[in-house]
Order: sequence, then structure tokens, then C-alpha cells
Amino acid sequence: MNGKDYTKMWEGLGLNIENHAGLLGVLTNAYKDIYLSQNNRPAAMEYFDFVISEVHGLRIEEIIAAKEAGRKVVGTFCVYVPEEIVLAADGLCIGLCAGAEVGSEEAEKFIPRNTCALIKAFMGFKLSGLCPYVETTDLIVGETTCDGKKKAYESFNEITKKVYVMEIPHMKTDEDKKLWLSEVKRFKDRIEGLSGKKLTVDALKKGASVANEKRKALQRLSRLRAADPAPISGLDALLVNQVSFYDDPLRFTSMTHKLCDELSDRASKGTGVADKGAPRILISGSPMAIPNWKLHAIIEGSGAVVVGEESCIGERNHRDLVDESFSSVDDAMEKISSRYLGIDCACFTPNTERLDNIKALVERLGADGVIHYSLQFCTPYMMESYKVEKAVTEVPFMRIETDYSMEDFGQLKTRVEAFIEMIQ
Ligand code: BJ8
Repeated sequence: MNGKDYTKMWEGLGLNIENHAGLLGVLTNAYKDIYLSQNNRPAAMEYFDFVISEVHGLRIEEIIAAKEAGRKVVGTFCVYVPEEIVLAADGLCIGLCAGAEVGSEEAEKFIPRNTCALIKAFMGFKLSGLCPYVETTDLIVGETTCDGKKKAYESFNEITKKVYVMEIPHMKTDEDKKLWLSEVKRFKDRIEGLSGKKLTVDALKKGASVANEKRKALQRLSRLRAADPAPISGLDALLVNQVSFYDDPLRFTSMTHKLCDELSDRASKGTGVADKGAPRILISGSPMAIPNWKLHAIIEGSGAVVVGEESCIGERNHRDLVDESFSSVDDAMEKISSRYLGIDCACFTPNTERLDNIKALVERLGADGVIHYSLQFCTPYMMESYKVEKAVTEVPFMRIETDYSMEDFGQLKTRVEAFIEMIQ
């Protein structure tokens, strides 16, 4: 933190001040241990360190100021929610997924014990009064992806009274495309109602451009990770991707390009965070929401480097751009809906494009091995991991199922070390 006392702001948002102080203490220590102890970090990571240190401070202050200026805050849990529509209405789009084991007991009063950690965490953070982001939202957008989320949103709406659900089809037939297009239009109407702004072609073009520029910066970061030696650790690259979900998009884009300039320089000089030839791992599977850094810490603590995340907090979020060449609002809706229906989430069937995308990533990033990561009880990704294993024939593959607890840290480390030894 910058030394400023935010207690009044947190009280105003109804947070549990005592528990919140405990949470920030734990996070600060974890960040020091995992992030600040890394060697040879790019200097431009300083900005992202600052963002993390102010994650519940300055950024929340900015969001509150934006609200006071009449802007609306939309919270989301899925990369299917069209950010450009929110941006077109001059709104703020904030990712609400949580990556820490918090408030499980409270959450289990509403959802079963054997629910994935990501769902438990977003319920737990809210119920324990620990998430200032949820409290600043004017609307929370859910979606019918996996069954766990779909049903949890019913309870989340009882608790928050502001959940709106988008229906996501589970196939990609012509009928599904029509359904999805109508859902994107319904979302536009909802956002227009919320903001009191009729969305014009110009506003939608501006929204699409801001979202695309952010994606392009993340794509550039992803491409630079192909260098050997890797110019940035997987931990740091994961952090940048995590921050992209709640930072101001224009500032984020510019700071990510600044980081990429430095990485590009490193790559041309052959400077890296690991030795040239260090084992390179691609992680594929369930999203890793902030502050879920467990698997990256284990892999990079074992002498390998993570070179990519085939995940929604990673490639799946920024791989495709929206075609900005639309000339009417209806055309914009078509182009936006088609961009989003290209996302290869395991909630879809069939989902063969994901297998092709993983294989292409292995090649592009020069990965020596793939670790498939599923959160426990995440049926879509656990089921699909078998197909991924069959598809990844060029490099060794390992499947991991875990949650947010640290109980299995030692056991996972042993397995990861054995895997890395095998590919070395
Ligand atoms: S597009 S991956 S962000 S749904 S981890 S809650 S799937 S049981 S997050 Fe996701 Fe959208 Fe798909 Fe991406 Fe369910 Fe699995 Fe939990 Fe998950």
C-alpha cells in the first residue's frame, strides 16, 4: 500500500475490517515470498507490483470516483461477457473471480462442499465481507457455462440482488449462433438500461478498439514468451494476465507494452529469467484467478519455466480480436457475438478447436511438456483432459487436479519435479 489509510472507504463498502486486515496481511506475505523473491525480474514489473499493493486501495478509490462521475460498474466471471459493450457505455468491466480459499464455511451454507474452488471463493469472499470489487458493482453478470456456476448464481442473486445471467449455448450450430446473438443483443439492451446511454456505432467502435488494444498487448506478451531463454517468468506473465481483468484498460495496455518493450530488448540480448534450454511448460485448463499462483510457483521453483497458459486467464481471453469493421449497431452485434462464440471453453461440445489450439501453442511457444490443470470438481476441464492427453503427442503430458489449499503442495511438488526430470 502507499501508506494511505483506506479504512473509511472499506467501512463504507461494508467490509469486515478485521478479517480484511488479516487477508491483506496474508496476501502481502505471499506476494513477497512468491513474487518479490524471484531473480532477474523485468524492471517494468514494478508497475504490476504497485497494482497488487493497491489492489484493495487505490483501484477501489478510482472505481468509486468513476461511479460518482456517473459511470456504471459491471462485474463478470467469464470471458464470454462482451466487454466492448460495457466499455461502449463508458462503463467499467471488472473480473470478480477469486483465487484464494476464503469463506468456504460461509459458502457451504449455499452450495455443496464438492463445488470447485473458484465458485466457492467468489461466494466466500462476498459472504465474509472481503471483496470491495463486488460491493462497487452496479450489475453482476453470470452465465450458463458449467452447472456449478449456473446454480451458484441463483444463490448469489439472493445475496446480492444484482445478478443478470446470459445464456451461453453449449454447442455451436446455426441455431446456437442465433441464440447467442440474441443474448448479446439482450445484454446490450440491459447495459443501455443500466447506463441510460443508447449505444451508437461510434461508441461500439470505441469500446471494441479499447478491448482489442488490450488483447493485442497481451498477445504481444504471449509471443515474447516464445524466446529461449524465457525473458519473463510464468509467474509474472500470469500476474499481468490476472491484472488485465480489473485494471483500467488504457493504462494497462500502455504498461503492458512498456513491459513488452523491455522483454523484446531482453530477447534480442539473450537475457532471460532461466537458463537457455531450461524445461518449458505449457499449462492448460481451468482458469487461475488472482491470487492463485500455486502451480506456477511449484513449477518454477523446480527449475522449469512456464511459457504459456492455455486458459481463460491467458490465451483464451485474448487470442481473438473483434472485427471492428462494422457499419451499424446490428452489424456490431453480429461481429461481437461471432468473436465470443469462437472461445473454446470446455463447457462446449464438441470442443475440438481447443485441442488444435493447444497443439499450435506447444509448437509456437516451444513447450517441452504440457501440464493439464483442473480445479477439483471442475467437470468440464477434468473430462476434457483425457482428450487433451490423446491430442498432445509431441511432448510429455501430465494431469493435475487440485484446489486452492496448500495441503497438497508437497505432493504436487514431488510429481512436478519427477515430470520435469523426465523431460530434461
Ligand atoms: S469460458 S473456463 S471463464 S466458464 S473452474 S467455475 S468451468 S467448475 S471458470 Fe470459465 Fe467462462 Fe469457461 Fe472460461 Fe465451472 Fe470449472 Fe469452476 Fe470454471
